[in-house]
Amino acid sequence: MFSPASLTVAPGTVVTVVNEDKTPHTATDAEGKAFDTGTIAGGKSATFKAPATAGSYSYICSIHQYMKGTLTVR
Ligand SMILES: [Cu+2]
Repeated sequence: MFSPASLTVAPGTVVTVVNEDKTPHTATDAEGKAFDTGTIAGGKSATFKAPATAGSYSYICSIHQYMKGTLTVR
């Protein structure tokens, strides 16, 4: 699961995603292509830049699509 599942950041913030699991995951914009970490191997981390446009962005792991989170940009 994503922890925290909900995160609020300012536009353009660089967000670091740490994979504390042993299997690969992603953090991927669920409805568009605003952000995507790509595959993060177990124990590794990756960054993405939050969208410049304020709003609520739901995201998923593209490998395990039941993993869901929300990024709020404001
Ligand atoms: Cu996953």
